[in-house]
Amino acid sequence: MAPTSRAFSVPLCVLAAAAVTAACSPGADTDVNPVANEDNSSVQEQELAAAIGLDKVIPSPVSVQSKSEQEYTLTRNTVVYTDPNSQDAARVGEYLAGLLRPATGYPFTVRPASGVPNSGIALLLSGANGSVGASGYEIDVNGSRVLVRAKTGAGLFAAVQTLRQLLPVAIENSTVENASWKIAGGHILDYPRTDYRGGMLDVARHFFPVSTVKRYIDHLARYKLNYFHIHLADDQGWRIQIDSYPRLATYGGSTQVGGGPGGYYTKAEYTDIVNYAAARYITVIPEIDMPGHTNAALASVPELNCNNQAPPLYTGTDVGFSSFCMDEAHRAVVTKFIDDVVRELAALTPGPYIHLGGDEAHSTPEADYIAFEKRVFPIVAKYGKRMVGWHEILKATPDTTALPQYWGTTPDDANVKAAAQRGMKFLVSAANKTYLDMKYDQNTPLGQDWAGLIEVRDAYDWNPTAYLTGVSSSQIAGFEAPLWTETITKLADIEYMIFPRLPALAERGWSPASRTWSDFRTRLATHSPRWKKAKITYYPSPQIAWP
Ligand code: NAG
Repeated sequence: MAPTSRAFSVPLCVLAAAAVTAACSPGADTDVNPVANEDNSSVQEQELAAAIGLDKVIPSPVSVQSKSEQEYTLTRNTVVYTDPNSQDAARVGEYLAGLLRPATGYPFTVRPASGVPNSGIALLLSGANGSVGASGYEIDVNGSRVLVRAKTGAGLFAAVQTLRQLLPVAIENSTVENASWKIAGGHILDYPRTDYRGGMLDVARHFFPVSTVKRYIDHLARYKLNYFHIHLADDQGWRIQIDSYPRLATYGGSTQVGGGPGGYYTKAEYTDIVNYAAARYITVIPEIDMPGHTNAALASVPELNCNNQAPPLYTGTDVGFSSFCMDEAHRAVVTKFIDDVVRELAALTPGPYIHLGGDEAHSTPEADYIAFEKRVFPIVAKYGKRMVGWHEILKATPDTTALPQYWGTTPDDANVKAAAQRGMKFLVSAANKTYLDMKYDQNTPLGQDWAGLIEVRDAYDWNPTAYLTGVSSSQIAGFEAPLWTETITKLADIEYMIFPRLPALAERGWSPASRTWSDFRTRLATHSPRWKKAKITYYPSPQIAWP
């Protein structure tokens, strides 16, 4: 279990509040990697226009057959045909055309297919091999057409992410006249190994604008993740408008770690994020952490405190000191608060889950904590949602509709085993494998190291479905990679911490378990020219032979 407060090795910058931006960010004097950020002009644009082998895709598809003599070439006349009976297919077709138009300059008309087209790119919801299931797909590329078949919009969308990687790197952002846009020939059959592949962003410790959140969602989509967990409230900030308690956002959202101005999402902005994710077949899970990690709420709503006095806003990085009042006199007011918040949040949440935290309630006696969680579970159910919580909620024996998120580093856990006996499913967020805020090595200028250093290989070389002792692989819903942001202040920081560990974790969650590190590291290397073109900052790990 994580300690209450821990020694940060580099984040001196976090403690010296005023210096946060200057000292902690790549791009300042501790520049993490100025080169990786830039478009490498020594690599010729034409080189970037080469077709990419089918064996370079991340996450690695279930089965790939290359037919090198069968390249398909995009032209000014290429049409995107979509299943005539499906709005989803039409939407994915428009999304694909939107990816292809900027770099090529071609129009890419999107229109309903009649039958199985023998030219262009076709996205069909019929005829897919049964094994692709609800989220998989087949792609067949020959000299005259690209045929994509799936059973759902999610499957077509996953196929489009694969196609995107098969296109020349220049597709990301090209200025080349008359580039040739070839897709290598062959056949791919693919489907995910786990149902839940998630990424989390902590917008409470540092607030990020909608545009940054959308770019984070795009990165998840690129590597076929399908859940976005957004950590909306913590000691340092409350980031979502709640009409029943306006001060939560206007006051509780008015600062962040280091004392900067913070911010919050209006309901309209938040809905924009949810819709943006949904268009990418990503389900948003909002989290309001409680009963600990609640200083911003306690500062905004005095009656949540036992003495009815609001504490000051908090801009440090300690964890585990705050708690909603647990005494009986405050029970009604605290329960009503949670009910109001969950009701408003559920109304903004089309997905099935609401996350109510539950971690590190160090200042709450265990009996109070258990009684509290038992009051909270039915509130989530009342608004038609399923509860996700950090695995400490298992102390309160939630029913099997809840989804505990294991974030420890000692997988042999009595509460986990007991819950497994009751048939619960789990999310695995092992802090020593999936925590994207952990440093890569001692020299990483951002992040923490309390759960260890996580190099790319550490993020890759493990098996999420065999991680928890006493839990069968069928009880693992999947993995989620959290990015906590005590030391992360801007988009380049976010990208530096997630690239390339996010692709590594994504492959673990999606691809057959037999895929090996030695193969992955070779494929991963081929993705960096693409990231450069897309202006994605990344960590140039010495474990990878980058081009
Ligand atoms: C954990 C805390 C989190 C913090 C993170 C930093 C969980 C569930 N809780 O102690 O608030 O930001 O470490 O790595 O992770």
